[in-house]
Amino acid sequence: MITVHHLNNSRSQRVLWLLEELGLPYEVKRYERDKTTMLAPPELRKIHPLGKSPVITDDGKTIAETGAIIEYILERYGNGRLIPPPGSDDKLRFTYWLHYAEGSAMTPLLLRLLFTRIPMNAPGLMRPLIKSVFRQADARIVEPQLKAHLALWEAELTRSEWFAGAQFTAADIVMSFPCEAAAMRAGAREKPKIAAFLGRIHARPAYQAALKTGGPYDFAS
Ligand SMILES: N[C@@H](CCC(=O)N[C@@H](CS)C(=O)NCC(=O)O)C(=O)O
Repeated sequence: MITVHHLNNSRSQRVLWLLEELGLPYEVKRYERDKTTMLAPPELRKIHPLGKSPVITDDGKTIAETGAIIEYILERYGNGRLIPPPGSDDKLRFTYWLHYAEGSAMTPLLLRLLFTRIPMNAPGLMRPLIKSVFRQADARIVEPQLKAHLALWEAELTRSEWFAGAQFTAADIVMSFPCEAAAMRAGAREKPKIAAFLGRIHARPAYQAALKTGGPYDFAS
C-alpha cells in the first residue's frame, strides 16, 4: 500500500487529493512543520535526503517530487484515468502543466513570499530601508513575471474548462497549488477563469476528503 509522508499545510495535499480522486487505499505518516521556521522536521530526511514533502513510499520504492509522484501513481494505478489519451494534443498540454507547475510557476511565487518575509524579519532600525529595497525589487523582477504567468493560466482556462482539455485531469491537481498560492500572494482571484477554477476544484468531494485527511491547509480558502 502507498504511504504518503505528509507534512502539514504543504504540497503533499495534492498527492492525498489525487489518491482520493482515484479511490486508492493509502496510509498517511504525519510530519509537523517547525512553528518558527516552517521547515519540515529532520525525520523526513530519513525517508528522502532532501527532507521535503511530498514523498511517498510504495512497494520498497521511495518517490519524491510532486510531478514524479503523480506520474508514478497514474502509470501504476491509474488505468488511464485522470490523464488524456497517449499521443493526443491534450496529453501534450498535460505534460506541459505537469512540469510547468513546479518548474516555472512556483519560482516567482516563492520569490514573492521571500521578498515579503525577509523585510519583516530585519532588525528594527533597518526594516524601513530593507522593506523599500525589497518592494522595489519585487515590482521590478517579480510582479511582471507573475502578471505573465497569471495571464497564461487565464488564457488556458478560457480555451477549455480544465488545464489539459475538456476533462478534469491530474494536470488540474498539480496546477492547484500555484493557483492557490497566487490567490494568496498575487491577486489570482481577480482573474475570473482562475477564480472559477479554484471554486470548481474546492467543491470536488475528493478535494474535501483529502482536506479532512491532511488537516488544516491555508491555501484552500
Ligand atoms: N518541487 C518540490 C518542492 C518540495 C517542497 O519544497 N516542499 C515543501 C512543502 S510545500 C517543504 O517540504 N518544505 C519544508 C522544508 O523545506 O523543510 C515538489 O513539488 O515536490
